[in-house]
Amino acid sequence: MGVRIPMLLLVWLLVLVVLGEPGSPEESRTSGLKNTTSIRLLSMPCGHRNEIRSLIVGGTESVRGRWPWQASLRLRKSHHCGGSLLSHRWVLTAAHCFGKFLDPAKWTVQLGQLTSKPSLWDRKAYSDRYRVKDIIINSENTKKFHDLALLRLASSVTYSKYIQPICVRSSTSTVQRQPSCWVTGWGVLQEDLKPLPPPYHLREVQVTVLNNSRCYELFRRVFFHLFISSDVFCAGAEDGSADTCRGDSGGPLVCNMDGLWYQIGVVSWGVGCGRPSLPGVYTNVTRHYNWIESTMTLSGAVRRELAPPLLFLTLHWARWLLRPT
Ligand code: 4AZ
Repeated sequence: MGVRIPMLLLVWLLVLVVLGEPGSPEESRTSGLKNTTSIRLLSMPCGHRNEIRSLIVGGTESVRGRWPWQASLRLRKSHHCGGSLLSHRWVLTAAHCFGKFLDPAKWTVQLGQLTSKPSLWDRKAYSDRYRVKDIIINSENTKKFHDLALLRLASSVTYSKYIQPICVRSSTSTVQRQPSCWVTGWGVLQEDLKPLPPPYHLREVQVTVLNNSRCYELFRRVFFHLFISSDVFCAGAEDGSADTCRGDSGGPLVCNMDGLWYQIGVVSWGVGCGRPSLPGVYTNVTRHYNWIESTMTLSGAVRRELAPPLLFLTLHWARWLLRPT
């Protein structure tokens, strides 16, 4: 009799472990912003970093902790694409990064590191790698390709000075006119694939976000039929001095607004890299807020819905096991 209560508690704890941690930030999304009641955020807290002073084309080498949401998506252990941490369990990236490699077992996510190629002796770098449980490609519209994917990680990420989630908001309507926007990545330095030299440190570059009619005008000179929809936007520098390139794809374009960092874009494509008047094209993250939110919530909700019947079954099973003989 005396062992029953501890046994039941133990069994319930086991159920909790299997189902995932309750009260994770995915489940508590409230806007902490003042005067923005209609704007929702994916997870709180988010968008904080320690103020560290400090192709990607143009740009400079970064400092560890300046972009604590930056992820390196690794295909069979090598850097393949960028990504961004949205919460303890979710990473946002570009759908085109996966191609035919849709098996989550082939991928890992590295967080909190400045280098994309840590030395074999750097045990911390390897302990900050996470396995991928699910790859969810955006399929909101079957007629149109949205270059966006979410990765559900197999275990919960521990936040630190070097690992923090980025904010995503449901609207940018209250965004100030000229926020400071940056892209980060481990991509090649030039269009002719000049590789990132050792020690393979993350690079950052400040970019200007163009309005879509300007972007359409620029691309139309080269591709008459190209249409720039509001699902994407363009950014860079008109003289070609700031851009992203191969290997940066999937990475975040973030802006500082009122002291917090928000992701507004995912590196998607471009015509070459760093060409004057041909800016980079980014998936518009804010436009896809509902898809991101519902994907993150639904996966959590399934687990929560399963909890009561599983608890009932566990208790029933435990009662049967511990019945007096
Ligand atoms: C790429 O191949 C790529 N200049 C990413 C960004 C841009 C071009 C190419 C934009 O992943």
